[in-house]
Amino acid sequence: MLNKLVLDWIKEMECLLEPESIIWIDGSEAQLDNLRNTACKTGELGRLNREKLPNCYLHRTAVNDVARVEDRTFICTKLKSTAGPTNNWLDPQSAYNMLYGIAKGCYRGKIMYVIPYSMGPIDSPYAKIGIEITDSIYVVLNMAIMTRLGRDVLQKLENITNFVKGLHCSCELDAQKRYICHFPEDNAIISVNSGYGGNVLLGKKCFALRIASFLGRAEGWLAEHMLIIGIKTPAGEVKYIAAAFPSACGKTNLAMLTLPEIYQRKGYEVFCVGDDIAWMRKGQDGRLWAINPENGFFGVAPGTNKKSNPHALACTKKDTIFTNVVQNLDDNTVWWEGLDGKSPENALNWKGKPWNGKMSIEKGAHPNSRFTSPAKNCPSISKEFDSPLGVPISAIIFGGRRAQITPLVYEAKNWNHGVFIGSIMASETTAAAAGKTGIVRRDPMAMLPFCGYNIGEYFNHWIEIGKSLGEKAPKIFNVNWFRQDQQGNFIWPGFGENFRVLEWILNRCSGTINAKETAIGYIPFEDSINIDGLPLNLESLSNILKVDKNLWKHEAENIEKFYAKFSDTLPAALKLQLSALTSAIKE
Ligand code: OXD
Ligand code: MN
Repeated sequence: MLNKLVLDWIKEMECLLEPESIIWIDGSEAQLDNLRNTACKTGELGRLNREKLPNCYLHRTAVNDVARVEDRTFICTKLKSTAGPTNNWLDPQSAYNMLYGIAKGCYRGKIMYVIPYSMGPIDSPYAKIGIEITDSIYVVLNMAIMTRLGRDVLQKLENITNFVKGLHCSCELDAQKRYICHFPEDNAIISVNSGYGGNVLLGKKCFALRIASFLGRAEGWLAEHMLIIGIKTPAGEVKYIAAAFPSACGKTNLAMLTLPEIYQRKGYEVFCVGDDIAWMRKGQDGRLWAINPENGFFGVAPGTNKKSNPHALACTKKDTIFTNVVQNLDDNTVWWEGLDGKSPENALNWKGKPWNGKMSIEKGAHPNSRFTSPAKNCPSISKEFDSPLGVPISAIIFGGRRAQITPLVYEAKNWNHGVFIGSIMASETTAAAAGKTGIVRRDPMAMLPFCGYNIGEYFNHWIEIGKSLGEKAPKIFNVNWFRQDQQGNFIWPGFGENFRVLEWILNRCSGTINAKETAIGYIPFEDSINIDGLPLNLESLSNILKVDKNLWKHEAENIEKFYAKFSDTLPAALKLQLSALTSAIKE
């Protein structure tokens, strides 16, 4: 017998939306296949080459609806201060009135799909359940890849009362009336007038980060914008690392890292547990344990190729939904900028317009075009992927893209120092993006757009978690793969070679290697990073490990300005860290 709270809410939504009928998603292949066929008939999806890309489909969004919309994303809490200085805020009652006004009758003549889904393996004590109501088959089919859904979830719902209510209404895709609203005090999400993944796959950013971070604070755990990888050493031991990066820093590439041959020969292996989100909490053994709440990858297509990320490319070869990529009409396959091989000559661009890859100044695939692929497609998926208790984390890495200043890697002096390093995370804009290059954007823990409450309190929550973990807390590191020489060339080779830095990190975690103490933290001695076989000499390595006190003096002044935005919510422990840095770089 289904939970009365669920049934009451579905009834209420049915009265509001006035659909023609309701379909409950049971997760069966037969039902999903029916939906794929219907979507192919209406044009919502196009079926791709059955031999070359079995069970793969192409979808095009509206041209005004291609990315997350941070300026239209709101945290709706009774007090504005709960949302804090970095979130857009709306009063919950006014937000409900406005959104229900937009949603009234908007499913007329349509089917209302009800998706019961689990974030996390269904049998995990840490999994959380959501129900998404949508009028889009594209959403249903993406959720079927990105989450665990269907009958088993409904069964679990019989015994629990807390689930996250998610309402998605495509409406007219009117950008002026597009709202992505979160009601963390009610466990609810409402998304209207969008069809783009990040705004409408409500289990992902909306639930697994914004709502979950709020829940995590109340319940004593962390919902983070982090990948999780496992590294098997030649001795057969597997260590897990969680890592946060702002966009355009190679997060998915690190999540699916392919080892340089010398490490393969030594017997190392790398496994992917997750590429985007980690839910972490103290386990029974006192260590920090992490699960990936997702069940698939919603990856950026452009730039994915055999060199940058062969595993991600392998993920896309079957059971994948592509969004806003190029369609090659010769063989009904897909293409994007940066994929291996020539661009197709007889194709449709992401807008569905004829495109031959030559005369156009416009890109064929949208820069934010995506693939949605099941995690099990990944050749390096961890065997712990479905483990109900997750994996124990030995190290946390923060990263960013800095041409100067930040060394290749450094280690925090202790947990609070690590939280400070996470809180000042920054990346510089690249030449590829519009506007000036080299502008520093701070993105604490890569959570700026995803923290569902006051970010000052979020920092404090991190400090509290550290206190409760004590001696067993993971070590915290910062990496920067993007140091440049005078000519603007990257000094560090990146990609799979980043493993050389991970090796140092693991050695620091096991206490088998010494490091140099500096004003900003512990830095590797030059001979502690293996550069065998790299086109990089000791002098270049020493350059990218250097801490330039003058640059750091300037950096500390910038951090002070950034911190001023948080005024009285900034934890005293972080103010102390900043003054410690300021005095250390003066010495
Ligand atoms: C994502 C993002 O899509 O962080 O993962 O924007
Ligand atoms: Mn992300």
